[in-house]
Amino acid sequence: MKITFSEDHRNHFPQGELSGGQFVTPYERPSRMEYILRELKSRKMNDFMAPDKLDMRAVGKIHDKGLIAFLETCWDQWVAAGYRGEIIPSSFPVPGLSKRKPRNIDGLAGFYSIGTETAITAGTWVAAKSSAAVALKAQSIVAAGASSAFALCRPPGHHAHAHAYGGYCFLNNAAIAAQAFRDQGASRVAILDVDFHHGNGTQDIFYDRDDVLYASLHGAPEDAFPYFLGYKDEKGRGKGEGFNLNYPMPPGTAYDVWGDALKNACRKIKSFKPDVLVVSLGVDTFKDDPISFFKLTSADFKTYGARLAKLKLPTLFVMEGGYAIEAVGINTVNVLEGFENG
Ligand code: Q9C
Ligand code: ZN
Repeated sequence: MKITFSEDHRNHFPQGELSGGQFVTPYERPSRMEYILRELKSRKMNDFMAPDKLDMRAVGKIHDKGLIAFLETCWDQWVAAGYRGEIIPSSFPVPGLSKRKPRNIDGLAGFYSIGTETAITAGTWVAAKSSAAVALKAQSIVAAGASSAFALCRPPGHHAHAHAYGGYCFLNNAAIAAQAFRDQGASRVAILDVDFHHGNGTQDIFYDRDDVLYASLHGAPEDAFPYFLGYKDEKGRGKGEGFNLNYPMPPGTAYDVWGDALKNACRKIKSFKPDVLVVSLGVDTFKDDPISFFKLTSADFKTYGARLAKLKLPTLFVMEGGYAIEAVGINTVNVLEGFENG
């Protein structure tokens, strides 16, 4: 399996994440990539490729011009305003307030984000663009006929909406890649999101569409971030109705239940008859993940990788979350190895 990767992800490393009212070292940190790279190499998965320069037209098919301009210019505006820390929004246009766009950069950050956990620094935009470029490079490899490819991208993407960043995500890499498949001739694309968190951004982006199926297994929104999306009764809208599938699960969920949900999702994906499968691959379903509550073991990741292979679809794996730093490499590569041997 070809793997795409860029060191440019290192440009995004905020000092702080606002978590439980404290500033902690962000869970989503550069070293995550080191653990995955080390594990790939130790299992002789060495077929790496660098991305091309990011095609901003592909990004523009998914993201709003205003969000792109914000991400591109926010750091300079923040510094010009005299702020000394990293960009952390503090005010949000919740229902009842106006939806008009403020001029002030502090207000703009709230306008374009879903929360306060995801700090922006000087290098964030460079890293976010490299992450999307890594996803698009792997997409092009699958579009050219490879049976699979792995986009080892960071920062992750599935919480990013057309109009908003957050949840450690800036550009929705999986959505950008799915749209690229469509634009290059695929009639139907399925996105299977196995990250612990619901991919609110991906769901919202494709909610009205019947050409991209979104299926997600995740911590139930009553109990888990992103809290405000991911319920089972969210099934799509208009002609998109029936093309959004949520499998929310409670704290303590282990593979017996999670694997059944996967089986069900795979059946639905199969009957959708997609030309290609995009897997939003987060490994924060692991039992020791510090911010999640599922109980998958490292062996379970290999099992479900093999299950995914049974779909016999060209498959693009796009890296998302996973924060049990020591195990992130093992669990990620277990999925890929399970898939290759499955
Ligand atoms: N401070 C992804 O896995 N909530 N994003 C963190 C701990 C945000 C996760 C709570 C979690 C975002 C891609
Ligand atoms: Zn996650």
